[in-house]
Amino acid sequence: MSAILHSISENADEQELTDGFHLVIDALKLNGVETIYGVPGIPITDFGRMAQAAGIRVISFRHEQNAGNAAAIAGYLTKKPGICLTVSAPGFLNGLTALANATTNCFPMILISGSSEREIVDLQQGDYEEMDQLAIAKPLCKAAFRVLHAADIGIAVARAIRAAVSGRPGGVYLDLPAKLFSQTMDAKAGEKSLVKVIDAAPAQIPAPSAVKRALDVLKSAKRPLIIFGKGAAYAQADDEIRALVEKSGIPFLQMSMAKGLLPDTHPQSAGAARSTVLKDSDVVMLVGARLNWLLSHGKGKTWGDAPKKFIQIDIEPKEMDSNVEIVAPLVGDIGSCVSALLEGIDSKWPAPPADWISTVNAKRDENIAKMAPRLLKNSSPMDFHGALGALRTVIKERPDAILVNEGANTLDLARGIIDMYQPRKRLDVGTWGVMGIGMGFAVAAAIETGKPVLAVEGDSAFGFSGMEVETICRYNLPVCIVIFNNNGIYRGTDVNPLGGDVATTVFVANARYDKMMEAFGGVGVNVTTPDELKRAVDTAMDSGRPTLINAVIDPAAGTESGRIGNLNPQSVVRKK
Ligand code: ADP
Ligand code: TPW
Ligand code: MG
Repeated sequence: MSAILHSISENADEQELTDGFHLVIDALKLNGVETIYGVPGIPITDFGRMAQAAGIRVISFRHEQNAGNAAAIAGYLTKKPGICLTVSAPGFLNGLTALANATTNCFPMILISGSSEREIVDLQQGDYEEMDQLAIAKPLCKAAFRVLHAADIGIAVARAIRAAVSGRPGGVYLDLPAKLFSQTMDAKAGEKSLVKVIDAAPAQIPAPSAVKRALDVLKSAKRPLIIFGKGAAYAQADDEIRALVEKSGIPFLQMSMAKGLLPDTHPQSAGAARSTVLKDSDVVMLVGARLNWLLSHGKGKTWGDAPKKFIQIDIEPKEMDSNVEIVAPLVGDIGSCVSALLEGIDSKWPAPPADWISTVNAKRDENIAKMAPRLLKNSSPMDFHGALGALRTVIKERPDAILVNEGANTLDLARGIIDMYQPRKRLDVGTWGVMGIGMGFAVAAAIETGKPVLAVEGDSAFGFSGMEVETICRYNLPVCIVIFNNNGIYRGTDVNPLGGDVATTVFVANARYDKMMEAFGGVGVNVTTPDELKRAVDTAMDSGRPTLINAVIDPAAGTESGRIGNLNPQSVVRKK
């Protein structure tokens, strides 16, 4: 009896084991994952610790939504899925908003959440943090997978990566029940079970007939326009896109996060003549931009009465005809599509009619000249234009800095005023106009690119992720936050007609957000003029120290909902 036992235990000594913890970490490392953004707790505390010990950078946040936003924008900046790690039920739900937002914006990310015991969850017997997370995640992301066996971890991670980045990028959920982490298996078999994803986002080449159709329509245009969206910035086909613009001679618009793909100061940029080109163009080529609410669905007053033909380049075939007829759909990845178009745009390509170009340029120059004096106003308290005029100069002098931007007036006016000069340098609220992306985006932008970050935040917008200033200080990131402090949402001047509580859009008057940064060892500065603001930002960016600048803005300067007041229903039968 004892002899038999002895021989079994000897064999056990010889067999090297691995477990779920190691297999997930090895699978991520094998696929080039360098950073995980998350919040620790049961059942993934040891996982985060072990990932860190294995050389993955693990950035711990104060709230999962911010970690999720960080992962999402890391995906956008790198074309590799950003990884967010959370605990079960509440942590998972906190991360889910970011996953849904990533999917909506076509950012590749993977939300990995620990979960409770399947047997107990499925019988609803009240496990610790019980929730059927897989079912809840499914409608909110591109794909959702659960792993029950350690031997399947390799395949699951590979599928998650491929689902996130191939075709139209988006969010993927990976559910890892607590038991999986400590499940053991033979180490050699485990190693063999891992999958290194080959060609995760394969090129999608457009059909030659579709390319010819698009070129024919473009060539027939009398008043052509190209619109670039964030899909074009994401594609990292920067040289091809520049060649397309410059060889065709066509004026272009850049959607918010596409700004800087070509410099906003490029001679063909029609950014400052937006209403004119939307209304008067006859052929519009969309490149990685959807005809959603941000482009008034391609119809109505914004687009004028004249008949218009749309060409659309997108990797997602279902995007075509989503709002209006697309006469020349070009389905494929933007790099391949633009390269194919370039083959047809040779020295014989006709320049766009001179009267169209001069109309666009005249309108643009007129609008720029109209705006110029407002940007120079050095008043105290500041208005938005004066303060943004200073920040505009900052980005002009530091074009490689990354600009993060959220708020209402703070967002809409910054978008129009601050010119961008390089691709993927402007990160903002995206397709949903969601508040709360600020600090998550700022952290990931600093970590993924190593460049200085300038986060221009409405005081309300900042509040959604403000606690992450501790995270920024803890990792000593080169992030300079500027709070446009107008005492509230849109304005700080609303009055509750009944007295008592302050109005719903109003915050504590004269708050000092700069003190928050000082609490964690960062630099806090309070400024009241554009000159002071410019000096404070320059100092912050020269030093690379975490800095928060409280910029005092006239509480009466803003307008309701910024530039999208038209979407804001207001009662017409309100009692006086
Ligand atoms: P914006 O808000 O800037 O107008 P959208 O998010 O509405 O941009 O549109 C981005 C579009 O780009 C999506 O329809 C998406 O499918 C597409 N897209 C993303 N990556 C690629 C790519 N590599 N090639 C082609 N299309 C892409
Ligand atoms: C998740 C609604 C849109 S803009 C905004 C809110 C609350 C804040 C505007 O005030 P802020 O900017 O940031 O001070 P400013 O310069 O005009 O004063 N919840 C979510 N997303 C959105 N979009 C809202 C609420 C909203
Ligand atoms: Mg405000």
